[in-house]
Amino acid sequence: MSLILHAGKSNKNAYKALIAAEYAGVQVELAPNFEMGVSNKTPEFLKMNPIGKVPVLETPDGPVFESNAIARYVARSKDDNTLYGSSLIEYAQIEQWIDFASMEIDANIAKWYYPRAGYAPFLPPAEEFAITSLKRALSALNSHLATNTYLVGHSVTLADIILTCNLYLGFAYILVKSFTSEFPHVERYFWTLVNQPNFRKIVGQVKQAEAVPAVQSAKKPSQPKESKPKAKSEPKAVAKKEPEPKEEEEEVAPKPKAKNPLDLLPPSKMVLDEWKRLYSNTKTNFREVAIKGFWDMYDPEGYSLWFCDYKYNSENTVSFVTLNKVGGFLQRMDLARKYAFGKMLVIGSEPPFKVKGLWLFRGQEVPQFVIDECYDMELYEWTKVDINDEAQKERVNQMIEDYEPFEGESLLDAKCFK
Ligand SMILES: N[C@@H](CCC(=O)N[C@@H](CS)C(=O)NCC(=O)O)C(=O)O
Repeated sequence: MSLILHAGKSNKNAYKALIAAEYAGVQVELAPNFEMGVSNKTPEFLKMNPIGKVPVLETPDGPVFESNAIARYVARSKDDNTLYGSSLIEYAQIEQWIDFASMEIDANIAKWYYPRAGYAPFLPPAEEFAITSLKRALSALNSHLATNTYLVGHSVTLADIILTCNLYLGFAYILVKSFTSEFPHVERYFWTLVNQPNFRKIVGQVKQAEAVPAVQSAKKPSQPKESKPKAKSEPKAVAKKEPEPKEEEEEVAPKPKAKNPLDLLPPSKMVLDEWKRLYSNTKTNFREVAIKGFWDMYDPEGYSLWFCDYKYNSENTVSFVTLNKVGGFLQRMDLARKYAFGKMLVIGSEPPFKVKGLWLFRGQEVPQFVIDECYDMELYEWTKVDINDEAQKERVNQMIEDYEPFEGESLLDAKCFK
């Protein structure tokens, strides 16, 4: 069965179906040479969607428009997947969150963003109302996500896909860090999902907006184009010229990749991979072999050790949510694999669990690029280890070797980043 999606490559409404297709194992192809403002104005397109908006899905049984309906079609076209839940109540909850994502999140982000981008009249009281309504929705969502990794059940459903695509528009264009940090569970949820391989494949790397866009004067309604200009990716909504995400601009004029400043440090006698190998290969006599080996290799000029302590331990009331949070953190640290080794302990036999860790970083500071790229960093208090202090050194040893009881408590889990 071949399904053809008519949309440009960077349309967040089309992402919903494309991500659902990845999860469900369904083949969906983007219509070749689709050009926003041209392809969606042709008589053939208007036959598929009389309102002329994208996306549209062409199926063997006829066309479907409206991105949520398209995503539902894709999710349902394979029986053996869990995108649609597995009980009557789950089906209903998934629908509930899809409507919430569309009406409370997407609509309010659009009412805030589009007037600023020049696609609708800008009216300050209307903006204020949109922001208040969005905060109300995000605050409810934040509470739900404090004890749930996903919206419904214990795995990604269509509701997560649709909500994340809607949040994407906000995070990429208008929801700056100072706004989203009021909703830490929503942040954790968004960044975790958007970095899952099935999302990443479709959406690419997402960067959070750095500033709320200044108000643009209203743009004229777009006219269908006569001739094909140079390929430029499609706008995300309403009109034709929505600003493109940064990485797409970079695609047009790629800048040479700057060298990581950590690569410019004087060489170190410590070879990180050698330590990682020793850690992984030591199965017995850990203290005598691995820990001793660590200190023999350790180069305090080329590397530094850091303790981290989660700032919001009182929120760690559900074990699997806490474990997923730490797992997500380690996934996001992937960008630092060449320069870091870490141990993260989830401590306690009952909630609230404490999350503490030990990190070895190249250089003398917590690397700035990690702070910039990995939002989890600011959820922890960072303290440099003083290796001349024997008690601190012993704490390092215990963290590396998953020593129990750790500071008088049992470990729920110990995860290693290597
Ligand atoms: N509710 C529709 C919204 C579709 C929509 O607004 N599409 C925009 C692009 S993301 C569009 O086609 N704009 C062109 C126009 O308004 O003519 C859906 O979810 O599919």
